[in-house]
Amino acid sequence: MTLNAKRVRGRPAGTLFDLGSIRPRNGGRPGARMTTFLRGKRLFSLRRTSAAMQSYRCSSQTSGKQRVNGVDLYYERNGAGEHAVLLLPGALGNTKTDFQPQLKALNADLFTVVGWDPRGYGQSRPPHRDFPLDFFERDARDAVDLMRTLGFVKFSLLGWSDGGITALIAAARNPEFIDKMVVWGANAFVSPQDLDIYNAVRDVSKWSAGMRAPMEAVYGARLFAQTWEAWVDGIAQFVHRPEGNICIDLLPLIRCPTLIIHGEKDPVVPSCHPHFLHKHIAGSRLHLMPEGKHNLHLRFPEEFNRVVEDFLGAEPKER
Ligand code: TYC
Repeated sequence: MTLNAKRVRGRPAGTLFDLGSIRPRNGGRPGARMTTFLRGKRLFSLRRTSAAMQSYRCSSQTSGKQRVNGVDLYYERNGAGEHAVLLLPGALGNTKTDFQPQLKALNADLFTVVGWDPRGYGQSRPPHRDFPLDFFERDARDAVDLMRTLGFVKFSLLGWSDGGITALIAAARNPEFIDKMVVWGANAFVSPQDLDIYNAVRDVSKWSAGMRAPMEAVYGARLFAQTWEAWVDGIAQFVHRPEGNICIDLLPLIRCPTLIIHGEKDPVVPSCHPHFLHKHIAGSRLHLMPEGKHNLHLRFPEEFNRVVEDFLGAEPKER
């Protein structure tokens, strides 16, 4: 109950996952220096919101399903601004669990904000979610095709974590449609160190009840546990590719102004990842949030939204 009370105030509780015995190997990859964050007992803080508990100013919010690439994709939409923005949730995430402070509070006069549930997640079920090696590519195609089908000619992307990876691929493959992009908690490769972290959080029965709750509310306990394990297996596949490549090769194709945000206390995505993205995405900006963890947009929504609105509203820099 204490956890719920905290969430009503929009301030998710801090640490939710104790795995003190995890000791990652140094993988000799770009992430090899980033080992210390696992040394303590605090590992995983990926708290999502429960929509019913949030209270934000409500404007013209609509929702619906749109048939795209053979599946019915659920989306929510808010605002009437000229600048269209798509929110891309994290693994197993959806608009309700991941983005209420953005959907409701980004400036509705400037932006039309669309949140989508990727196929197999949230309310875009069926189909049953699977994780073939091209699952990020498939999500990227679905995301862009959804926005195009909804009538948006050009739009920006806000992608969190897996949604950030999807956004990177979508922007690289569709430069003509993407206006600007913001990603946080995203990674372009999987290192052996990342693999250790994935395996450390594989078994959701070791998560705190408070952390499981929003996901179990969406999927039920059993399906959530199964799908999360399938996700861990899915993302682990990339470690076998050269350099653990998810989308390293696509980063040079990104042409849109890009902002990378990173929480310096993120326990699951080592800071080598945002720095790598910053180095390989031409003209990108990096904004660090010293107190931010993985869920920084939910924990610090005012700061996050302000940084994002400033970036989206700014004139494009000469590149
Ligand atoms: N990528 C996950 C997401 O989309 C977050 C995550 C990162 C989870 C690393 C575990 O070891 C991990 N929410």
